Amino acid sequence: MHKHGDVTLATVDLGRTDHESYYLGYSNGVLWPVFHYRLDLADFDAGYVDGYRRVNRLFARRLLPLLRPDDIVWVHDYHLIPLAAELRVLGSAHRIGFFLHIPLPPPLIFAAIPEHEWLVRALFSYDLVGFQSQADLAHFARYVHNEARAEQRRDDVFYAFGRNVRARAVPIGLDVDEFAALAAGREATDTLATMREQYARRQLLVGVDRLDYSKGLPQRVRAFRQLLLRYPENRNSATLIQVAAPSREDVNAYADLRRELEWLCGAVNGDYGELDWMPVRYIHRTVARRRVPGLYRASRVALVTPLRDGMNLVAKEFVAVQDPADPGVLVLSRFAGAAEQLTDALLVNPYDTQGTADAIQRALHMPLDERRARHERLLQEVRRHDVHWWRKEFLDALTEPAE
Ligand code: GDG
Repeated sequence: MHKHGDVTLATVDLGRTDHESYYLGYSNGVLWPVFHYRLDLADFDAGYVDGYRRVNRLFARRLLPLLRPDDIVWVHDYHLIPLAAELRVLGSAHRIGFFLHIPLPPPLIFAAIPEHEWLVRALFSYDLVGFQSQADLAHFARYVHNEARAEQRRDDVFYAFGRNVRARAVPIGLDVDEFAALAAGREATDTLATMREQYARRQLLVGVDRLDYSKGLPQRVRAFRQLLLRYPENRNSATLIQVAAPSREDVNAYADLRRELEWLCGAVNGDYGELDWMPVRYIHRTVARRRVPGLYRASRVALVTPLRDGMNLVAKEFVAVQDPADPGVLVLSRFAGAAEQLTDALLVNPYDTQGTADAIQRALHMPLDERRARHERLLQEVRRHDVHWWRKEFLDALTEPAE
């Protein structure tokens, strides 16, 4: 047990085999790709599911003795889908909620997972299941209707496998005040000052992502290259700073992505770079969190163009720290959950290279009054549905008396 202020953490060590089958194998080699619509990257045959089951059972056994009878349990994300089912087997009658941070794909994609029915049955051991977007919720409703003959008992209550579950879209938000405070801190303001000085004659574009194939990084660099080709007035000016934080390097698909991205950035710099200007600054490292707001604020445009994303908090962070008098422009993929809320961003289809390049061009040259108007509405939305709203909305629904 470790104490962090008001929070007590209980941790469980995993052996190498469990880490491989539970974490790298089933969670990140099967569930992550399929939930992001990438059947081509999923490794179904390796029998990883046994490890996934075993570890969830272990977590349930370790957790149950720590719970008081009136505790509320809130389980997070795809690594833990069967946790409530395992707790119920051990006799838990707690209120248990589940929040899925990543997308839920349409039924016919989901059904490619050999254990799809088992996974959805496991969701019915929760009292409440929360999704990031209305699109994800609609996929859930369609799946349980088609595959499990679920009955919809109320607007948000589904009955199947002998149990009721409530399902809702509760999009995650940002701790806006905490992030604004970071932006006002020394490291962020220093970063802002340095960037302004270094790039005084340039226009900065920023991307901040884990190096993950769901984030659309090669597509983004191709769109940026297309911008330089098609709109030459941006040469010697527009500079893309792409932070790609290392992530899951033990999973094969990630090493391939890294090579592709390095090659692409090198090619764009080789083709368009000048003695005193490099179009792409690619940083394959984690940047300190306290510096990130300064980087956002120094940038005229943020490129948040995932091929698929549960929500994407970078989009909200960028909006939160802009100067309202002279704000930057958000270019956002329509395939991020955030696009349902941030409709005043420039929404793009990241698979459409030319269309994305056109949107970047529009963002770089957007007049001040339009930038202000869009930013004002975006900031309102980011503030209204912040992380405190999210927590309250979920927990209120979870603790509402059952019918
Ligand atoms: C999952 C879902 C959903 C990134 N690089 C650095 C860095 N970051 C920070 C960002 C942001 C966070 O990491 C990334 O959050 P996202 O929401 O963009 O994406 P995932 O990590 O894929 O998270 C996603 C999220 O869960 C929450 O529900 O939105 O859809 O996939 O805060 O700023 N931070 C630092 N250095 C970096 O290099 N310090």
